[in-house]
Amino acid sequence: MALELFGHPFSSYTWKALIPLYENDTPFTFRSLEPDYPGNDAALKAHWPIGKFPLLVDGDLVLPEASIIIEHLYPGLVPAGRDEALEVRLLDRVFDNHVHTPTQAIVSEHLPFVTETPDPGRIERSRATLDAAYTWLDARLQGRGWAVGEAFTLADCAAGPALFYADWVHPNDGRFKHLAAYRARLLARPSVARCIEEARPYRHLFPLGAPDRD
Ligand SMILES: N[C@@H](CCC(=O)N[C@@H](CS)C(=O)NCC(=O)O)C(=O)O
Repeated sequence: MALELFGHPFSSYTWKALIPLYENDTPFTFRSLEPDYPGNDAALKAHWPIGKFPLLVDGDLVLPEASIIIEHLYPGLVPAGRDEALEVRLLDRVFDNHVHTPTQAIVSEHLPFVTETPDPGRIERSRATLDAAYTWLDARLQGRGWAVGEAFTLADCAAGPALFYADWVHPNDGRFKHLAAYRARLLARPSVARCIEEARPYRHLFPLGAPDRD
């Protein structure tokens, strides 16, 4: 059955679903949410009134939530062993909840269509969360090639976009060497590098001003 993925090339959670599709050379139709394709936005909301993306349509099955899309398409990206699976899901949650979410909060405080008066307290609290997450991750990643060891898993799909954009809003100041090395490995991985290249034309949309790197 043909797969359809709704998303936007600059959207971090879209990357999370695209990474394993690219890793596996899986054929699919990309339903871009660029304004040039207004029908795709209406179709997304008809499937999923919450309206967040990515969203996968696989025949009769409609799945939102990037982690669930990945577990449906690639169950092998979560190891079979209980302890390893828990570690992968833990890292997936940490990247989503404690890296991605505070990053999105800082970005949204700079979007004029969200707020005309950025809340410095929310920005400061989000930076503190990122700092705490960087500290925890730096220790956890020591000696690991990928998020949970030598195999590329669901957790790495979450980490790629989360760490890419987090470093733009709250740069690693050199204190977190294992995290910096891991981010560099992720950015060099062909599936992640492809997402970065496809998103490059949209960097002007980044409300804080995209840094001249990556
Ligand atoms: N929990 C969702 C989060 C998805 C999400 O926040 N997507 C953003 C794009 S990166 C979005 O839909 N933004 C548009 C909106 O909030 O209306 C997931 O894991 O897929």
